[in-house]
Amino acid sequence: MLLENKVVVVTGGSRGIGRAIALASAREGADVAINYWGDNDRSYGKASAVESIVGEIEALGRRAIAVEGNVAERDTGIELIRRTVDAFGHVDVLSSNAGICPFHAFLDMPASVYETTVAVNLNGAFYVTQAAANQMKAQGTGGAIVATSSISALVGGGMQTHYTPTKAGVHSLMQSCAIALGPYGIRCNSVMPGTIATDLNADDLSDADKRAYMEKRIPLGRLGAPDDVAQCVVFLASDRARYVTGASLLVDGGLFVNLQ
Ligand code: RM4
Repeated sequence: MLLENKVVVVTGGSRGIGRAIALASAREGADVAINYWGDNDRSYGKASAVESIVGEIEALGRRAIAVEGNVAERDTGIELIRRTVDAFGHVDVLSSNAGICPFHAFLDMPASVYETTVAVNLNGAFYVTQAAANQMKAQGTGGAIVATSSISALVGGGMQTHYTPTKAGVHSLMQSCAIALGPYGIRCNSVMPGTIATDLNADDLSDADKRAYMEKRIPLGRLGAPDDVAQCVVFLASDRARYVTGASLLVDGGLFVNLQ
């Protein structure tokens, strides 16, 4: 078990990639604290998305708590870490995953769309990383932080002019935190998912031509699944990556390198 008895905190952990990270961590022996924001609807049958993921983790014999909060607000990260320590006694891994991507044209993009995307994706990553790192430093036993950046940190999107800079920022945040936190034995890395089929892009990929275009561009011939990313997060969080910090791992089926 790669994360035996570790405590893993996942932001945006009730859906998509975050949900897969939470489940994969539990399968590898971790207890999990899940941050979510507004996922109280009954989208997973009778249970809400949050109740569903907590139930799946507990069915694996691991413990789980769910803490609601908007990571864009600094206090959310502080409260999330406090509730995690109250429940499980310590924090070993942070998956800074929460993010939004409201596709929108550049020229008429309202300030609110831009500012909300920056607040959640970049400010949120900064605040929750800071809160987790302070707890890890106080514990004195190191830790691992894995941020969900994106292929979009490296390449652009015409409908993502607000979003791609935040993913580049998350990647850079991990590089600088690797330097700042290395002395405390805290490793900081990012994963860079390609086009992964989740709620985040369900509308965008409901366009058959867009979906076919993306699938054609991917050498492995399929869109990614959330667990394709989660397995890489588990690796970077685990002791198998004990000498890896300040790094980024593309998880994109070869999309980035495929010019022709
Ligand atoms: C990713 C990448 C994908 C898009 C998602 C929302 O960074 O741009 O193509 O579907 O974001």
